[in-house]
Amino acid sequence: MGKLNENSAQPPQKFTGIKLGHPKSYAAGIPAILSSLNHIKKEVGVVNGVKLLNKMNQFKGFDCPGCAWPDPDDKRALLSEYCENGAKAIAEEYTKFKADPKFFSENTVKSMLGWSDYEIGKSGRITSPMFYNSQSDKYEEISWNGAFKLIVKELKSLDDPNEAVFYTSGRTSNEAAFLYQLMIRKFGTNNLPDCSNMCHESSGTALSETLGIGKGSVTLDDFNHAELVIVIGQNPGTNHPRMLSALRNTKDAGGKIISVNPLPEAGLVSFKDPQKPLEWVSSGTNLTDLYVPVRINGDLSFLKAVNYLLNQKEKSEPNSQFDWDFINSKTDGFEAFIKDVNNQDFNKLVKNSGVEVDVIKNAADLIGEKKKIIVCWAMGLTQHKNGVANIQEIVNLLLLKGSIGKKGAGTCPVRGHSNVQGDRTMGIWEKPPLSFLNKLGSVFDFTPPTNHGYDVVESIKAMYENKVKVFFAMGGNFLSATPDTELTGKALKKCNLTVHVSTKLNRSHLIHGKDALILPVLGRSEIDNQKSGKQFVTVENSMGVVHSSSGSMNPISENLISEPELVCKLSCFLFEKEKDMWNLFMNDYNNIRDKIEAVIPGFESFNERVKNPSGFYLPNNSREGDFTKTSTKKANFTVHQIPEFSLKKEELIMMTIRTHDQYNTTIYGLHDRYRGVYNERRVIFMNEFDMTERGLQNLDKVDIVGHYNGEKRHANGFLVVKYPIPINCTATYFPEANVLVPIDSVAEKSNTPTSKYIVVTVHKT
Ligand SMILES: Nc1nc2c(c(=O)[nH]1)N[C@H]1C(S)=C(S)[C@@H](COP(=O)(O)OP(=O)(O)OC[C@H]3O[C@@H](n4cnc5c(=O)[nH]c(N)nc54)[C@H](O)[C@@H]3O)O[C@H]1N2
Ligand SMILES: Nc1nc2c(c(=O)[nH]1)N[C@H]1C(S)=C(S)[C@@H](COP(=O)(O)OP(=O)(O)OC[C@H]3O[C@@H](n4cnc5c(=O)[nH]c(N)nc54)[C@H](O)[C@@H]3O)O[C@H]1N2
Ligand SMILES: [Mo]
Repeated sequence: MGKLNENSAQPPQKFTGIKLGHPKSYAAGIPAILSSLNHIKKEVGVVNGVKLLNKMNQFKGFDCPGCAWPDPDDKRALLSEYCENGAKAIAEEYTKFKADPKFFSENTVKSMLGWSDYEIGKSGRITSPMFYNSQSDKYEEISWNGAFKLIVKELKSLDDPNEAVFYTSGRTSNEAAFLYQLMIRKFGTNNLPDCSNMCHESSGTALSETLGIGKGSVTLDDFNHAELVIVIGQNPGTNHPRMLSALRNTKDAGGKIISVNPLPEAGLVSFKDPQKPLEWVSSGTNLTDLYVPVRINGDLSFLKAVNYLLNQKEKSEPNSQFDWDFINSKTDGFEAFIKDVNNQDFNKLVKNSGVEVDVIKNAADLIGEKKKIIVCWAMGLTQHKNGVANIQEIVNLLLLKGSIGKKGAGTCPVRGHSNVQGDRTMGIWEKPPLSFLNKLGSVFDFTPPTNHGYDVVESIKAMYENKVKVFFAMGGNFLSATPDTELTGKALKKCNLTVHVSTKLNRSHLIHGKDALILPVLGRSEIDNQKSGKQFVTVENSMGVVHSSSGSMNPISENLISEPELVCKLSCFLFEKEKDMWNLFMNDYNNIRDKIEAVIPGFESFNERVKNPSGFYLPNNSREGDFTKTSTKKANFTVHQIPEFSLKKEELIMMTIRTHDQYNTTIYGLHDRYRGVYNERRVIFMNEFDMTERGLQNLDKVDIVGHYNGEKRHANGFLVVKYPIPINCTATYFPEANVLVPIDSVAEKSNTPTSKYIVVTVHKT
């Protein structure tokens, strides 16, 4: 048992027995296969494991609950379209271990608070609806109807519908998400925060303003035609392993890859395809041609320095770098942009990027030659104060090169949760466009609320200020995923009721409101039977392809219901006069899809088109090179100030990142194999120089103090690990370090917590 502070919402501070190895020089290969099999065997067993892997990401199978990377449109690989982390995700979901009523009767909430997130997760799948009994400090079984009645009683007792908040994580299907937002808006609020607020919100905001759509423009096939792919602020080897096959295809077709990252991530160095046994014994495909070891949040300066060099060369060799036809016909704001480029102090850009000038010149040379460029990014760019600016600077670069709206080129924000993009398309958004609300209102004959609701950060503050009394979560782990853990913990505890629709136990269930419910649902892999027979649901991947997903395994408990069923049953209690409509939806999900078609553009003949096993593409104006949806009716160049770095003596910048053995707050295991760290999560990666300056040695124990506007936050008990990370930069793992992310430290415009930029000092204990 670790050190337990009952008033703390943080995971306990305990060490698990660290072992250090060498960072790996390639991703996947045999170790990935062994690791997959190991997890499957331990959690699921061999027989069911084989059944699961055979159905995952196959036509007529279920969509991997791992990441949102797309499947090939045409063929699916013989050895199935899964990867190490997909195998782990499914092992975690279809585990044979169960957190059943007996489990809850044996463990008080207080005792479980002393468990690590790894231990909490390993207790298994929740099998029955549970209600918190404050007398015994235990969760006890409750009937489904009992649970629904309690929720409705609380909701109806509110003075204002805006006193309730409805969170969504990104695994929820389109059907469930559509019904969920309909129920919430009928109830009368737009308080629909979602995980996207902490994830790609900066991308959505940046791209909507500049290109007229908040989604990426590329398709998987574009990787076969790109001359250059830039992977910036993203770790695909761990978080989107199947993307490595796409990068390999780029290389095979003669394209180049630049990776921009403070860490030399293994997956970006070299790749051994787990589906090509011959590669297991070779040295793999080298992926990165140029590695740019940018300092944390040095990207905007780096990108500006590249744009500066391209402009210099264009001036000396006209028509050699820029695509003037594109700039002249398709864009707006070029003059202001180029004036700003001309005014830049190149040396300052170089210094702020943290990159050697020669590396920047090499990057500009590589980019300058190419006409078909894809830029891929993820959390390394979005979770910064200037997250929106980062992405708009990428757009500037692509516009200069005319690299949007043609084959082999474009924007590729790589989404996280497997249906986070679809949920937004379905209306899970605290700031829904009026056009959507009007359509929703006319199809369902009601007047949806039009005022903006709370996003994640605003929800926490509103709960803390007693403005919100009911917190309802469709999936996710709000407490651990959000910033400022101690504050968020206090905020959740102030609620009258917290409700979690979940598959597995997590820390959010333990830091709860006065009343608390856990409602267990079917996972992706499980069969969903309703009155009209076996149902399927649909999801949208990172590239805007909508396709079906249908479970193939028997549910792990008879007491589970599906997410759409849950929303329908709850709505029958909430809107008693509308039972018929909700029952129609519940009995046959085709009825839900018909309404999605009626409300949301791009879903024409939904039920018909979704029969195509590889699904269909949603309309995407920027893919077509049509930018008329922006305010200027053109693709917009934008001008951004570079962030100033002003660290005080002893201060360092810290980013919070994922290990190779976790899915967000779900901890699969305690290893970070690619970075050579085994059996420990409480580590802080530091540069050797910074360590020496502070008299620190490898594996010294330290406490970390966060500094923000004169406020201090504490995360105690971490082990120092020497690592090739730029000077002044450090890294810790999410969610252990979330306590250090200040609630007020957010990205401009998108309000995304700055989880990749936290100012800290480290103190030897
Ligand atoms: N197995 C697995 N798969 C996942 C997830 C998971 O937890 N586990 N999570 C899913 C989700 S929800 C998401 S959003 C994605 C996340 O996918 P990623 O964004 O790849 O995840 P992070 O671990 O946050 O990694 C961020 C990367 O950005 C780098 N980075 C940090 N700061 C900076 C910076 O300032 N500049 C640059 N250039 N790089 C920086 C880090 O070194 C790291 O390589 O993955 C999805 N897929
Ligand atoms: N410091 C820091 N914080 C971060 C990040 C970071 O990089 N650094 N990343 C942010 C990002 S990108 C994201 S997306 C968020 C993630 O935030 P969330 O989406 O809230 O968190 P997850 O850990 O993915 O949620 C895991 C829980 O979801 C439930 N679950 C799993 N599958 C299902 C299902 O099919 N249905 C239902 N109903 N429940 C299910 C399980 O109970 C599990 O415990 O975290 C953010 N927080
Ligand atoms: Mo995410």
